[in-house]
Amino acid sequence: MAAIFENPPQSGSNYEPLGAAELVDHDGRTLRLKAGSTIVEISALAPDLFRVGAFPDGSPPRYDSEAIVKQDWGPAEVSMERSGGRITLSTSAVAAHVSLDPLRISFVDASGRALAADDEELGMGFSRRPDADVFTQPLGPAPRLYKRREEGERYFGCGERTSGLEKTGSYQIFWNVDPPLGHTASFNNLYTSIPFSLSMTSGRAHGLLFDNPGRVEFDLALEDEGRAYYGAEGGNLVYYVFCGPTPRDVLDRYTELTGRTPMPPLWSLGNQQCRYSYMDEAEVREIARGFREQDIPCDVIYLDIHYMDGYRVFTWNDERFPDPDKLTSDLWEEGFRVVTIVDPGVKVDEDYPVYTEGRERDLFCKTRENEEFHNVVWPGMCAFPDFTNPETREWWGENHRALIDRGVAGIWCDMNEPALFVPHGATMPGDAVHPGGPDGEARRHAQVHNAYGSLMARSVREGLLRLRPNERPFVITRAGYAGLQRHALQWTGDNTSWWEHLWMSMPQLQNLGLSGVAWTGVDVGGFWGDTNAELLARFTEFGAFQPFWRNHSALGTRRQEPWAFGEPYTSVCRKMLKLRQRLLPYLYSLFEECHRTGAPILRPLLFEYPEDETTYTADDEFLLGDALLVAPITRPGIEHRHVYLPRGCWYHYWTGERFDGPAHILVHAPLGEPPLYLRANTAVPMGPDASHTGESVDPLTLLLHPTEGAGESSLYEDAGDGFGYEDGEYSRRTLSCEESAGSVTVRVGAREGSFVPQRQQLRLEVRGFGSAPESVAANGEGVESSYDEVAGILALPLGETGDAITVEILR
Ligand code: MIG
Repeated sequence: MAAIFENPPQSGSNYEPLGAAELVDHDGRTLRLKAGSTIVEISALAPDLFRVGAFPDGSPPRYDSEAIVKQDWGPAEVSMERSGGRITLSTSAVAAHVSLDPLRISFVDASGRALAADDEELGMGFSRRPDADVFTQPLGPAPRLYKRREEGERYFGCGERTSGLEKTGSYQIFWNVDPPLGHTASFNNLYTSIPFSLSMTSGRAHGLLFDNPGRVEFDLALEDEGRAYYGAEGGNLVYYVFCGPTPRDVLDRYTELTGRTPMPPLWSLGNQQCRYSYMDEAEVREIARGFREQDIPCDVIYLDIHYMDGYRVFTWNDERFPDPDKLTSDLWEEGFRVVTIVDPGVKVDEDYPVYTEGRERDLFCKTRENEEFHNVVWPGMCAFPDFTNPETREWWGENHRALIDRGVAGIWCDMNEPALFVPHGATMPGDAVHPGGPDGEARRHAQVHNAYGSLMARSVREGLLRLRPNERPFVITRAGYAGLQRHALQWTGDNTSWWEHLWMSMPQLQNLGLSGVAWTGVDVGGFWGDTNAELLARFTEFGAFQPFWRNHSALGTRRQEPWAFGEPYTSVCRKMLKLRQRLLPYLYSLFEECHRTGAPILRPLLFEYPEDETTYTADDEFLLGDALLVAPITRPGIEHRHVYLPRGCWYHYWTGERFDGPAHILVHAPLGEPPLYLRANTAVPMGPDASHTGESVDPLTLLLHPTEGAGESSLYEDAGDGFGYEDGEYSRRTLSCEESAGSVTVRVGAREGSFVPQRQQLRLEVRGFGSAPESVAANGEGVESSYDEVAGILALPLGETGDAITVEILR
C-alpha cells in the first residue's frame, strides 16, 4: 500500500503562493478574483462569518461538503470599497481587506482587532508535485494557507486530540485512524478529524475551519512561532473564518454552518453499561439484575460484536441470543434499553443477503482496478459500503430494521475510520474508489477519507428516523468529520485504564466541545488493560459529569462494573451515579442550550471566562454548563489538589464552604467527594433519586446558593423524546436569584411553551444559611418552610402551576 503523502508543513517544496490578482466580478456578498489560472472567491456569509475558496487551473468553485449544512445565508448587508490595490468587503462587524498584488486577505473587526490575516510572505496557494503518481494524481495540487499569528494568539480546538487543552506550538494531523492497541499522549490523529482551530487573542476569540475531508495538517506556530499553517494533500482550498469575538459567538456560528447537536432522548443521558462483550443473554440479564440489586441507576446495556452471527452485521447469534425480542422487552420492563454495535465491514459470503444485495446493487467501495475492495475485519474478508452514495446510505439505514424490530433502542457505529486488519491498524488505501458520489462522480478514498465515519453515522440516523419517525435517534460514532455532531454523539474510542487517560479525558472532551461536538464521552474505567478499584472510583467521579456516560472495557480485562471491587468503591460509584441521575434536569437543559446555540455542555473555563488567561491552561478541571465547576482527582493515592476558581463566588458542593475567585486553592478530596463547586446565585435543577430515567419525576428541586449579587439560569423540559418540542411542546422557565442587604429574591419565571410536566412538586433548596431565616414569603404570602440547622439548608415547596413565583427570604 502506498504511504500517505508527506506534506512538509512550512518549508515545503514546489510551493507557490498566489501572486497578483484582479477583480473579475462581485455581487452583494462575494468578490471573485483571478490570480493566474486560480479563481479566488471571498464571501461574507454573515456579519461575523467569511468564506474563502481558491480553485486552481480553472476548476469551478464548489463548496458542497459533508461538513456544511447551511449553504444559503439569505440576504447580506455587505459593502464593497476599492482603493488602489486594495478592496474591502465590510459587514456591520468585520471588514475583509484584500490586497491585490500579491493577493493577501486579512480581517479586522469593529474594535480594530486583526484576525486570520494572511502571512505576508507565504499567503495561500498550491504546491505541485512533479512526482505525482497514480495515487496522488487525482488529488491535484496541494492547497496551503499561511496565517499570521497575532501577538499573544493561542490555539485550541482541533477536535479529538490527545495531550493538553492548548494547541499552540503543535503540529496537528487530521486523518482518521484506529490506533492499534490504544494510544498515548504522543499520538497525533485519532478516530475523528475536525480541521477547526479556535484562537484566543487577549480574551477575544476567532475560529478557522479548513474544509477538506482528505488528509489535512495544521502547524499552529510550531515551526515558526509567527505563523500558522493549514494545508491538505489535495482537493479544495476552502476555509471559513468565524470572527467571534467570544468563544460562544464562534461556536454559535460554527454550529449554524456545520449543524447542531440534535435533542437526545432523555434516557440516553442516564448511566450506561458496556463491555466487550456481554457474551450471552444470561450474562446481560445478570448485569441488569446487578444494577437493580446494587441500587445503582442504569438506563442502557450494550451488546458488543458477539451478539452477531459470525460478526455479520444485522444478524443475531441464535445460540447466545436465542430470543432478542423477549430479552429487550424484559429489560424494558426493568427500565433498561439495549444498544447494539454495528460495524461497516460486510462479510463476503454468498449465503448472506446483506452482502449479495450490496454487491448486486453495486453499493460497495472498489479498487482502482474496479473490483470490489476487500479487507479483513472481525467477520473475515469483508466489503465496505460506499457511504458517499445516497443509495448506499438509504439501504444501510433500512437494514437496521433487523435490530430495531427486535427492540433495540440505539446504534453504536464502530470501526468506521474505516479500520482494517491487514496490515494491522490500516485504513482503506487512498486509491480505493467510492464510485457513487451524489453527483455521479467517483472519488478516491484519499479525497473523502475523513468523511467516511460521518457518512455512516448519517445513514444510521436517517435510517432510524425513517424506521421510527416519532423517536429521537440514538447513534454513537467513533469516526467522523466536522459536522458529525448533527448525526451522532462521539465517544473517544479505546483509551486505556491509566491515570493519564483519566486526566486526558478532560482536554479531549473540552477540545471536542470547542469544535462543535458537545455530546461526547470517554470509556469510564478505561478500555484496554486492567483497571483497579481506586482508578474506577476516581474515573466514575469524573465520568458522572460527561455529556455521555458509559463504563466500557475490553475483552479479557478485569471486570469493571461499578460494584466489581466491593466497598468502599461500590458506594463511591453508587453515590456518583446517583448524583448524575439527579443532575439530569440540569444536564437536559444544557443539551437544549447546546441544540439551540452550539454551546458545549462540558466546557473549558475559557468558554465562560475568555478574558481570564489563567483559564487557557486549565485542562484538569472543567465546567458543566456555567453553574458547576468540576476538578477531578486524577492521580493515585492523592486526596488533595489545586483548583483554579475563576472570578465570582463559588461554594464547595459537599461542605458548603465559600470561595471568592479568582483564586488558586488547595482542596481536600477524599474518595467519594470529588472537588465540585456550585456558582453562587445560579439555580441547578435536580430530579429525585431514581434507578433509571423513566422511574420518578417528583420532586424537582432547585438547588441554590445565594450571595450578594445576582445570577440567572434556566430550566428546560419536554416529553424527553419525539419531536413535539418543535411545535412548542416544551417548557422553559428562567430561574434568577438576587441578594442584597440580607434579602434574597428568587424568581421562577412563568412557563414558556405548552408542555406541562407530569410532576406535582417543585421545591426550592437554598443553602448557606447560618441561622433560620427571619421570614419567607412566596408571591407575597407566608409559606411553610423547613430549616435544617446542621446543614444550614432552607427548603420550601413551590406550587407547580407554571405561573411565575417570586420568593422573598430575609436572612
Ligand atoms: O477492534 O467491538 O473501540 O469499544 O468494544 C476492536 C469491539 C473493535 C473497538 C471499539 C471498542 C469495541 C471493540 N472495537
